[in-house]
Amino acid sequence: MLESAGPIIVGVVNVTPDSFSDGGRFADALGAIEHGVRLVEQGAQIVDVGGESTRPGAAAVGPAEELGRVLPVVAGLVSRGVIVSIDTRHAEVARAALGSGAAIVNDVSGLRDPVMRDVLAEHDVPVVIMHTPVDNPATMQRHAQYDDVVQSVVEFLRERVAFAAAGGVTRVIVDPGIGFGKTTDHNLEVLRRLEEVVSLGLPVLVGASRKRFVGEITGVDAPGARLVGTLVAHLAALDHGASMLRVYDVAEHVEAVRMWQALSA
Ligand code: HH2
Repeated sequence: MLESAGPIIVGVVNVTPDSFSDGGRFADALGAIEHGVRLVEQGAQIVDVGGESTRPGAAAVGPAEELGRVLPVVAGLVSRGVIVSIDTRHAEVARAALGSGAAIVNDVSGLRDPVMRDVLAEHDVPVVIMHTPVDNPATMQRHAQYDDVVQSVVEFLRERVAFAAAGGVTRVIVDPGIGFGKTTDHNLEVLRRLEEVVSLGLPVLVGASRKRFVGEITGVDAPGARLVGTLVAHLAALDHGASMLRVYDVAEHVEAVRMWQALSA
């Protein structure tokens, strides 16, 4: 799955009422499953299913509610042959999703749940370890303070990767966490110096899709209208060594990546 010839496109399906860009659109399981299947038809290799919004200021969701949202969608997509990644900070949700056939865990907290590492080791699945300064979307923007944001991100990821390895978890993808406890300038700095994250020697995933800093730079207010800025940010990330992109607009990314690949050949 990670031996793809080109960048891997991860399509996003949020089964939440409040995600910043697609909240409420796929709150029913069948709609979410159909959408995930459509993303694969458009060229996504993986579909990332999430049941909790982690946008800045979002309210936390209990694991029981998160499970109720994501499990039917994970099971439905797996039964249709889709490779599913479960976007969760909670070991309990990860365990159940893996039990229902999810193949990857995407943990935006960077393995802060004390049980997450054991769950990953038990199931021997790849994990996305993402940087965020604190495991609390409600307050993370207050922690957007760094001497050198890229150095902080790299140090955090290096420590988390070592922590994972010490528990037998070695199939790791790292993610600098665009928009997580970072200002617009921080996000730009991370993208410009992504090579420093790449130098950890692991695949790097970037998720800039429709995020606030894209709107701030382009002057586009509505998240759903931020495709052009998103594409430019993602192609820049590929230029700097990213190998996976987490995206809403799969068809457009597939087209853009084809052009990028032709130019970089
Ligand atoms: N961003 C979001 C959620 N999960 N996972 C990874 N690995 N990298 C990211 O950048 C990332 C992520 C946040 O955005 P989204 O799912 O689009 O919205 P919300 O959190 O409001 O559901």
